[in-house]
Amino acid sequence: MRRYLLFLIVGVILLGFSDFASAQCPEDTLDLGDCDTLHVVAWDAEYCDSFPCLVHVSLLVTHDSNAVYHQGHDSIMGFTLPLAWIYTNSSAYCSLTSEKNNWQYSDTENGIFRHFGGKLNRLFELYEMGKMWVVSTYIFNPSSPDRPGSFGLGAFCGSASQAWWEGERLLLVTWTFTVSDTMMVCIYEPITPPGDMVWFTRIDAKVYRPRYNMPFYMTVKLYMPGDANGDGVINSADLVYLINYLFKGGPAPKPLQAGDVNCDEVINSADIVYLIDYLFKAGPAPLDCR
Ligand SMILES: [Ca+2]
Ligand SMILES: [Ca+2]
Repeated sequence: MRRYLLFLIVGVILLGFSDFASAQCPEDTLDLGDCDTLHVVAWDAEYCDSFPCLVHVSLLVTHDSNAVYHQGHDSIMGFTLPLAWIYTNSSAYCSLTSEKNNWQYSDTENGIFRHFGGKLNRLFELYEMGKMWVVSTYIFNPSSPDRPGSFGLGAFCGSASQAWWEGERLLLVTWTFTVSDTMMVCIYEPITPPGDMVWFTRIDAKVYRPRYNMPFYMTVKLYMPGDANGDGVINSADLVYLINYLFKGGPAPKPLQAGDVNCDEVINSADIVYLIDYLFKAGPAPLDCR
C-alpha cells in the first residue's frame, strides 16, 4: 500500500513538473501571456428591421508579447485567413459581395479595413504608417447567391519596425453580409490542409496556427412586435419576460423595440397593460413601429 502511495506521489510531482515545463501556448512557445486568438464577433446580427438587411461581423485578434520581441517589437508579422461561411436557407440570399467588402484601405462603410463599432482598425492604422500591405484578398461566391462561399485574406507587415501591437481583441477586418431571409449563418475555418487554414506568421518567420472561436453561428431574423423573448410567438411568456425586465432586472427584449408594443418609444407598464389586453381581452395586436 505504501509503495502505491509512493508511486502516486511521484506521479503527481512529475505531472507538476511537466506542467511547469510546457508552455502556456504550445502553438507559439515564445508567447508570454494570453495565447494569440482569432475572434469572430457579430455586431448586430440577430434581428433585422426588414430584409434584405446588412449584418456586420468583425474578426478581432488577441495578441501580446513574445519572449523575443516584446521590447518595442512584437510577434505577429502577417495573417493568412481563409474562412468559409454556409447558411441554412438555400432558397434565399446571403452574400459577402466585393462591393460591400472592399479590401482597399479606406475608412468608408464598405471597406473591410475600416474603423468600426468604436474600435480602430489596426491594419488601417498600420497601412497609414506605411507598415502594412495586403498580398491577396478574395471573396468567393458573390455571383452565386444560392450557395455558400469563402473569404481569404493575406496581410503582412514590414519586418523592420513594430508590426502588430499588443492588445485584447484588436480589430482586424469587418465584413458586411447581405441577408435576405430568416436564416442561420455559420462561419468556419476550411479544413483542407495545408493552405486553407488560419495562420499567423511571427516576425522571426515562424508560422503557427492561433487559437480561434470558430465555428461561429448566428441566426438572422426579423423581430416581431410583442415577441419580447424572441422565440417567434407572442404569448404569456412574453408578458412574464417584460415584467421581469421592468421590475426585476431581467434581460431586455430582443430587440428592445419588440417590447414597445404600443409604439410610444418607451417600454413601461403601459406596454404590459397593452399586451394583457391583446392576449386576454381581445385588444389590438402589438403595433409595428418600423
Ligand atoms: Ca415570445
Ligand atoms: Ca411603449
